[in-house]
Amino acid sequence: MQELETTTDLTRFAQNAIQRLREVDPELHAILEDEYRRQANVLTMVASSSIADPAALICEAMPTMNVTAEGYPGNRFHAGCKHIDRIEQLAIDRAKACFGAQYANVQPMSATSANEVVMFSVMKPGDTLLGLELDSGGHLTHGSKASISGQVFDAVGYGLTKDEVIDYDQMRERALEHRPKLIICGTTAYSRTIDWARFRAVADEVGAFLLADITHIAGLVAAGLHPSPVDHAHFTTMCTHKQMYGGRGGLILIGKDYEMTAPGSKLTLAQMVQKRVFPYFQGAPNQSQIAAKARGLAYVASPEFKQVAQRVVELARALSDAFLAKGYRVVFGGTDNHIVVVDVAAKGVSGVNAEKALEDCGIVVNKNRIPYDQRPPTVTSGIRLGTNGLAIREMEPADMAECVDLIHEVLQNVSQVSDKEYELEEGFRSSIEERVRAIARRRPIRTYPAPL
Ligand code: DSN
Repeated sequence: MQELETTTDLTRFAQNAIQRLREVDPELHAILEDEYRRQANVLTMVASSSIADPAALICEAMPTMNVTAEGYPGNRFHAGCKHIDRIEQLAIDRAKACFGAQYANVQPMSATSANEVVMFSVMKPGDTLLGLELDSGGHLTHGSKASISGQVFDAVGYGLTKDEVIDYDQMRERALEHRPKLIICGTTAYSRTIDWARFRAVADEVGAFLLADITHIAGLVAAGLHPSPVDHAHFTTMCTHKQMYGGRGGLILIGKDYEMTAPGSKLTLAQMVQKRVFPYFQGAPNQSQIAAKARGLAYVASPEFKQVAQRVVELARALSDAFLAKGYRVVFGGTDNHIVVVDVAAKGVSGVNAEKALEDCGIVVNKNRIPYDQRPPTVTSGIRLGTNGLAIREMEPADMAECVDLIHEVLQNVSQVSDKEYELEEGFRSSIEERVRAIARRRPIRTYPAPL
C-alpha cells in the first residue's frame, strides 16, 4: 500500500483513541485483541458475513458519531450538520450510481428495518404479503411468525420445486389465490440465480408491489455477476455488511418506479419511504455508519471489487463441487452465488452439532434448515457456508478441496450423543485446529495486518 507521509488530524485521532482505550480499559482492549486474533486464525465461512474493508471500518469509529442529525441532507432538525450533510449525500449518490437507482435511503440501521419500512409504506396491518418460506431459504422478515412481518401482516408463503429451485408457478398460484399487497423475493439461504422479471410479472398481474431483498447477493449484483432487480422491483433492500465489505447497516433503493404513487396517498413511493424511515421508524441516523456505507459503496463499484466478487463465485462453485465429490448432498444441486448449503444429517450429524464441532476446530459455518427439514431451527439438518470471507484471503479454488477435506474429517469423527450433544476427541480436535491455522497463515486476510 502507498505510504502517505503527512500525519492528519484523523490519523492522530485514531492512534490516540486506541492508545486511550488501552490505558482506560485494558480489560475491554484485551477482549477486542482476542477477537482480532480469532478472526485471523479461523476460517470464517458464515454466508451472512464478510471481512469488512478497514477503510470502511474506520469510518464507524469517527467523531461523526457525536452529531445528532434528525432529518435528511439540507433539511435537518439540528444544527451542526454541514459536513454530515455532505457525507450522507455522498452515500446517497454512490448508492444510486452503484446500483443504477433513482432513489436511495442510506439511513436504515439494518436490512430488517429496511424491509419493515417498505412493508409499512405499502401495507396496513392485516394486509397480505407473500414471501419465500423460511425452510426454502427465505428470511424471517419475509413473513415468519417470529418477526413483525408475520405477526402484523397476513403472511402467505411459496416454496421450492422438487428440484429445489424457487417454484415460480406456485408463487403465481398463491398470488392469484391470496391477492397479496406485497410480494417479497430475495433469500437468505438459496444459492441459485433469481428471475426478478418473473416476480414482477406476477406482481403486476395481481396488483401487488414487489420488494427484492438482495441482502446476501448485493456485492454480486453491484459487480454484475447476478442480474439486478432494481428496475424490476418497486423496492430493493439490502444490508451493507454481508457482501459489500462495508460498515453495518441497511439501504433502500427504488428504480424506475420512484415516482409511482403509494397506495391511498398522494406521496410517491420515494417520498413514502423517506417519511417511513424518519420519523416513523427511526430517529437520528448513525452518521458514522453512513460514512462507512459511503466507503463500502465506492469499494463495490471499483474494478478491484469485480475481481473479489468473481473469486467469491469461483470459490463457492469449487466448494460445492468438493462436497459433491465427497458424497454429500448439496441443497439446490450446487450454487450460482456465494452460498453452499449441505445436508449433514444425511451423514449422521445434526446441523447444530456440525456447527459446534467445526467451530471447535477453527472452521466457522452456521447450522441451517434444509427444505422440508424435520428438525427445529435450533438443531437443523444442514449447514450453510459462504465464500465472502475466503475471497478476501485470496484463496484459490484448489484450496476449497482442502477445506472440504478438513470439514469431512471433522464430521466423520464427531460422535453424536444426541441431536444436540456430541463428542470430539481432544487430540484429533487440536490437530485439525493446527491445520486450519496453517491455512489461515498461508492465506492471511489481505486487508488486515497479521497478528503479532
Ligand atoms: N439473515 C441472517 C443470516 O442470513 O444469517 C443474519 O443477518
